Amino acid sequence: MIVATAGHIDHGKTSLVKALTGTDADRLPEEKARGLTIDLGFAYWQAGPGQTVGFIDVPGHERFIKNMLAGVTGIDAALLIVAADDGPMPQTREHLAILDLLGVQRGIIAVTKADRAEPERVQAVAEEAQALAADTGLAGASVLPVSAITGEGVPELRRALQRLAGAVGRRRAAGRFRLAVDRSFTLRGAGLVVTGTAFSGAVKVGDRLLVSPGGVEARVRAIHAENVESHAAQAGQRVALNLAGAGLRRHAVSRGDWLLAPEAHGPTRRIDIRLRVLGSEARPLRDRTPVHVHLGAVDVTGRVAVLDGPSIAPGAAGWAQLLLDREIGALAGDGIVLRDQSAMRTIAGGRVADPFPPARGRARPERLAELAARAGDDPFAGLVEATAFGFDFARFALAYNLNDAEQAVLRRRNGVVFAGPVAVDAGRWQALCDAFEREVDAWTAAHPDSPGLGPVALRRRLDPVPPRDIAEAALAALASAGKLARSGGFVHRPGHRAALAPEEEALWQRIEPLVTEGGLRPPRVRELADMLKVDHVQVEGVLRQAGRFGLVRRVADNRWFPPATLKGLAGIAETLAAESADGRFTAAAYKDRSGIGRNVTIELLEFFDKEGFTRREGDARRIVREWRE
Ligand SMILES: Nc1nc2c(ncn2[C@@H]2O[C@H](COP(=O)(O)OP(=O)(O)OP(=O)(O)O)[C@@H](O)[C@H]2O)c(=O)[nH]1
Ligand SMILES: [Mg+2]
Repeated sequence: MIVATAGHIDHGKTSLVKALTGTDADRLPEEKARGLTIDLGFAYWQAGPGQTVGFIDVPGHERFIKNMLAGVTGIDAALLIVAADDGPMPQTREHLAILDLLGVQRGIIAVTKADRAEPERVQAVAEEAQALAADTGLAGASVLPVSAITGEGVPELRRALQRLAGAVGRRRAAGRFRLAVDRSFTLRGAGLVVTGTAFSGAVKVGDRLLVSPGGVEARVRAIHAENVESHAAQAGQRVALNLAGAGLRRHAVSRGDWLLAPEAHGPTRRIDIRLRVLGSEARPLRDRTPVHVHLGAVDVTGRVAVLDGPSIAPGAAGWAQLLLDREIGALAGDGIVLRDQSAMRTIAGGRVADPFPPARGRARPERLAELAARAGDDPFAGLVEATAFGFDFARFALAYNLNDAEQAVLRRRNGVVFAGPVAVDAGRWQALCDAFEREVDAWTAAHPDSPGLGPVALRRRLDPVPPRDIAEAALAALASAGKLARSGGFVHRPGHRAALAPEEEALWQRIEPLVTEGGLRPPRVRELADMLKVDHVQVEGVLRQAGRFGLVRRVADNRWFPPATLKGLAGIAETLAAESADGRFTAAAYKDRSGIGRNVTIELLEFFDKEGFTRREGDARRIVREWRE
């Protein structure tokens, strides 16, 4: 169990941690000289066999709130400290509010310096503290009078901590490994050591990790879990990792970074969140308010976009999108606290609902419904229900930090189809597939001579229009089930080509050998008409029809080429370009090599330009990309 202290400056947090653990958590010379905590301190106490309590001692001074925030994210419980002589003071309230915004639900309230006050005073302060905690996550926490000087109340506090540790239990090592770095230093002989709180998953010696958001690779050489050398560590422990990695020398690892399993790396600059504004705020939190965003040890500036109204009133909650000035690592459920622009006041906070929001339509009603589903108890089921066309499952698994086994469990859920990248309600998936079949049939019935519908046009005929990913997945599924087919860029029923009118089909059967056997230079339309003794308008009509199926391509007004011939001609251009020193070739060179004559060469090369295969540069041409049919 990890417990952080909380409370106003000088109320006795560090002294109490020392009375409990024997460790002075104030390590810095400046802290010792000034008798106040500046940075986080760490100490451990063996509460029972296999039951270590890790203490994070935070500073009470309002100037060091940033360090306090770095300490209390990812903890299991809080030890709120109120001095009996002073009673609750500003940072008692602010720390309590921060713990509440971060969703800390367990804790103990210690009324310290009990030796300095009359019992009645101690009792009054205890009641005041209890009342303050009443509308926070610490409501109902036990309140104990203690003195770090006389030791009064310390045994009772130990027993309360043991009970709390029992209630918290060992955290499940769910998800992929994530550690929020709070310190990093170099040890002579060992090299780089980083310490922090393990948020999720497990780590063992030899694992490969990433420093996020930087993306630098590191290998775990040695581990200390709760201050004891160990082969592995897991969520809920204070962990020190000795790291090796070539990139680490250039990129310093520092407070605010994450060390994580490479699959859990997803830096982001936009975060959707359910924000609760503190009741103590004088004004509503308005759209576009500039703020400091704290996530664990990260402090980044940004703005709040309010999604469901013009502002969020003091004491109220609402949906917002945080627009950050730089990328950070954040996943669903991470606690965030907002402070004002000058970092003087805590104003709001909440848990991340979606670390990868869509770029557009962030405040649409469907999107807000989706956010509510994401923040619910079963986000997967909620999203299946809330999304008409499903959602990207890989993004979901990343956002919710699911390891392979956890993803496999979801993939076995009934009533959900995994199609391409999308997870979607099985009924809606079926309806989408049916709608595609219906639209193709309706189109063909109305336009029997048409080759079918392009996938984009087909998609747009549906109301509402499905997103591309799922539409592609549905068309692919329908194709592999033999229900629809695709040719020449058109979707149609398999065998629909037979819908060419019988006399057209008959004429095409006679045209096809002439154009394919015409070598690199198929006959012109009029030449075909002469050869077949058919009116050229009729030949033109059938070629156009065949063109829709991708059987021929019109290169010039009067000349159609089969795809195989075009491929051969493109190959000649590639060879010429490869042979020349500057990668370019001229029309004259092409004419000589291909033997298709001057006029057809000009037509063909202009066709290549139009297709984006070649680009004209003065007298010569260059290949721009591969030839695509
Ligand atoms: N008489 C008495 N003095 C105490 C007790 N606990 C702490 N003190 C004194 O109060 C002063 C502040 O104690 P700290 O433990 O440093 O207070 P803190 O809450 O850690 O202060 P910050 O870290 O700066 O917020 C010190 O001089 C302590 O000796 C107590 O139980 N009784
Ligand atoms: Mg202190």
